[in-house]
Amino acid sequence: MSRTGLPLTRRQAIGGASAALTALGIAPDLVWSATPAGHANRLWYQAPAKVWTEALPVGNGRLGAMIFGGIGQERIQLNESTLWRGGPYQPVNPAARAALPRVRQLIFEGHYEEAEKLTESDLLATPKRQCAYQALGNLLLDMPGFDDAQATDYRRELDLDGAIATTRFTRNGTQYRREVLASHPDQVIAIRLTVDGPGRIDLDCSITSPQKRAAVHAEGTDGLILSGRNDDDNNGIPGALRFEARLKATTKGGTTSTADDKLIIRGASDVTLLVAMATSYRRFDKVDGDPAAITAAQIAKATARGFAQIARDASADHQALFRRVAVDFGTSPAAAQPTDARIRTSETSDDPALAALYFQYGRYLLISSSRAGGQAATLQGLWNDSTNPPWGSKYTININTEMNYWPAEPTNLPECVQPLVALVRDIAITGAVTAREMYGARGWVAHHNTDLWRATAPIDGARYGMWPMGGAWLCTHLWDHYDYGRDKAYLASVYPLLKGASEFFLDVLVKDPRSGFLVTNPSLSPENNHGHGSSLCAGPAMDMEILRDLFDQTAQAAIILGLDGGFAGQLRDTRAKLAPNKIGKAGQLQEWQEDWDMEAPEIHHRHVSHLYALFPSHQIDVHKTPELAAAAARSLEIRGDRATGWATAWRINLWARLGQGDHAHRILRFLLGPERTYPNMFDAHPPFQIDGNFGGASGMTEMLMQSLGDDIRLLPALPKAWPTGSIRSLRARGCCLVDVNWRDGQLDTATIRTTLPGRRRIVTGGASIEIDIAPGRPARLVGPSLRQA
Ligand code: FUC
Repeated sequence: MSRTGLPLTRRQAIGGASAALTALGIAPDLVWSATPAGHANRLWYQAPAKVWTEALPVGNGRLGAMIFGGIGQERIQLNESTLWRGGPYQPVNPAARAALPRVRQLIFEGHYEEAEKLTESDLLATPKRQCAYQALGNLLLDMPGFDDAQATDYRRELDLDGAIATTRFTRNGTQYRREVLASHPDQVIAIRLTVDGPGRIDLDCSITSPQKRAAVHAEGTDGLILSGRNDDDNNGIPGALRFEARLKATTKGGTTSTADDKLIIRGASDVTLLVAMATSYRRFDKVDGDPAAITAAQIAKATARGFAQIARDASADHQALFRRVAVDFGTSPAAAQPTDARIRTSETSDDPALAALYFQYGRYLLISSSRAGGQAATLQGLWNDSTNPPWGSKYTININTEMNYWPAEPTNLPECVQPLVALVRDIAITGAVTAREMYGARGWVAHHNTDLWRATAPIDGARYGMWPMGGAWLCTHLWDHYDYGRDKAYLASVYPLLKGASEFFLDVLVKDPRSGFLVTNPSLSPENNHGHGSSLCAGPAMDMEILRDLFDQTAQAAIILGLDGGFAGQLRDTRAKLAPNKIGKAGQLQEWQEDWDMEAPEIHHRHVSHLYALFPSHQIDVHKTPELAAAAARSLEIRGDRATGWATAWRINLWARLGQGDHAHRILRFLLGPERTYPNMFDAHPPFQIDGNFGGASGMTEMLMQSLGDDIRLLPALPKAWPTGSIRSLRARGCCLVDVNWRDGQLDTATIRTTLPGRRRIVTGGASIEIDIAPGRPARLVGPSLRQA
C-alpha cells in the first residue's frame, strides 16, 4: 500500500519514470533498486508547528509548501520558484575595464586597502546587490468552532518515501485527517481533508500574501484567485513579473460558497483543495508567460483527475527517484521518539537511525526542490516565507550552490542536476557580457552570486564579491555529471560552456611578478580576510585548484569529443604554469600565495576554500599525495570542527576524505544537534540554509564510499558508531552502482554493477583488488580481504 492508502506495485512505482530515464541516457535498471517503503523514513511530531522551522516541507521542484499542522487553523505557506523581486537586468560596471590594470598592480605591490577602495568604486556591479527570492503566500484553513485543546491523539508526519505530509487528530469521536503533497506530474499542491466518524468538515479557506501588489478574489462558488505583480528590487530594478495562485475545492457532501475573498465549505465528509501557482517568468530575459492561463489549465486538468490519481502518480514519480538508495546504519531505542525529541538529544544519545534519516531527508529535499525544467535549489531549496530572506535566498556560488548538489550524483539522483546545468547555460550567456565588458576577455565569468535574472558581476562588497571563480566551480559539476553517467551527447552539449569558462581564464590569468606563476588577480579566498587590509589578493590556493580541474576537465572533454586538439594542449600548458599548492610554517596547506594563514584575524573561519583540493576535488588524496593530505589535515585542525551549518557539513566531507571516520562522525553529531538542525530537520546556518542538509548527506556518503577516478573505496571512513549496516545503490563514476554491507566495523559483502565494461580498482582498509566488470557481470566481493564470490 502507498501512504495514500492505495495499492502501489513496484511496476507502477517505476512507471513513466523509466521512459524519462531512458530519454536521459540512464538505464532504468541501473538506477532502480527495489526498496520497500521503510517506516524509518518519516519525520513525526506530537504537536502542531509553532514556527516555520517546525513546519514540514513538500515540493515538486517548482511549487513548495510548508505545512504547520494546526488544529483550529491550518497554515500552508506557499512558494513558486520563479517569484523573485525585480526583472531582467544586466549589472555590468562600465568603469571596470579601465580600472582593472591598476587594481592588479596595487595587489601585486601589496597595497590591499587601496586595491579594495578602487574595487568598491569601479569593479563592482551596478547595482551592488542582486534580487531576492520571494514568499508567495499562505493558504489558511480555519475550522470554525475548533479549539486546539479539544483535540486528542494528535500526530503530524512527513513520509519521505510517499512524499506526503499527514496531520491527524480526534475531536468529539471523529478522526480528522489532512494530507498534503506537491505533485510533479500534475503541477499542483493537492490537499485532502477527510473524516472518520460522525463529524463533518466545516472550513473557511483564505489566501494571504506578503506581496504588496497582490489581491484575492473569489472564482465562482468553489475557488479563489490571488493575482499580482512582483515587487521592485531594493536597489530599484523594477518588478517585471505577474503571478497567480489559484485554489479550487471539490467536496463530497456539504456545500461550497464564496464570499469576497473567502471560500466557505460546510458539512462535507471529504474535501479536496488544489492549488496551482505560476508567474510570467520564462527565462532570465523573457517575462511574457501567462500565469492565469497556466494555472487555469493546471487546475482544470488536476480537478478532472481527482486526489486519488494525483496522489498515486505523485508518489510513484517521487519513489522512482527516492527508492533507488536504501540505507541502514543500525537502530536504537532513541529511534522510537518523535523527531524533535531525537534532535534535541542527538548529541548525547545513541541514534544511528537519525543520521540515516538525515541522509534520506537530504535526498528527499533535493528531489523536492530541483527537478528538470525548474529552477536550481536556492540557499533555501525552494522554501521561503519572507520577502527579505537571508542573503536573498539566492545562489551563492562560492560554496553554497555547489554544496546543494554534492549528493546528487553519488546518491543516485542525477536527474536533479538538470536545473543546475540549465542555470550554467544561462550564466554562460550573461557572463559573456560581464567577461567582455568588465574584463575585455573572451568566454564567460560568474562571480560569487547569481539570481533568477542570472546576474554575474561582482556584488555585495569587494571583500566578498571580487571572486571570478563561481562559474568555473559550477563547470566541475557539469563534468561530474558526465563522469558519473558517461553520456557523450550530454558532454557535447555542455562542452561550449566548459570551453567558454576556460577561455576567460586564458585571457585574464596574469604572471605573478613575485613567483613567475600564473595567477588570478584580483581575487580572494572566499570570504576570508588575510589580515593585510583586505581579503583581496592574487592567486589564492582555491582559484588555482579550481582552475586545475577546469582545465583538465575541459581538455579531457575535448579529447573525448574529438574536438579542439590545439585548445586542449593550450589548457594543459597553462595548467602547468599555475601556482602550485604550498605547505606553510604551521604545517598547514596555505590558503594564499603568502604564508598568511596564522595571521588571518578569523583563524576558525567557516570557509575552508583551499581544502577544495581534498573535497570536492581529488587533487589531494591520502594515498596519492600524503604530504599535502597531512597539510590539509593540519589546516582543518587549526580551523576547528564547529562552524555554520554548511561549513560544519564541509568538514565532515573533508575528514571522510582523510579517512577519519570517527572524527567525521563527531562533527556529524554536532550537525544533527539542535544548534545546527531545526525541529523540521532543516539545516541551521543559522538561520535556515539548506546547503547543510545536502552537505551532510554527502558527508555520510563519503564516509561509506568514495569514487575517485577508477577507484572505488569502500568504507573509507566508517565510524565506530555504525558497526553494522548497509547501503544500496550508491553511484560511482563510470556508470557503477555500489552496494555495501558491513559487520563489526568491516566489509561484509559488496556488489559493484555497471553498464560500462571496464577495469575498476576496489579498495577497503588495507586490501585492494582490480577487477573487470561488465553489464550482467557484477563484481561480488566478500569480507575485508575482498575475496571474489
Ligand atoms: C556565504 C557564506 C555565508 C552564507 C552565505 C549565504 O557568504 O560565507 O556563511 O552561507 O554565503
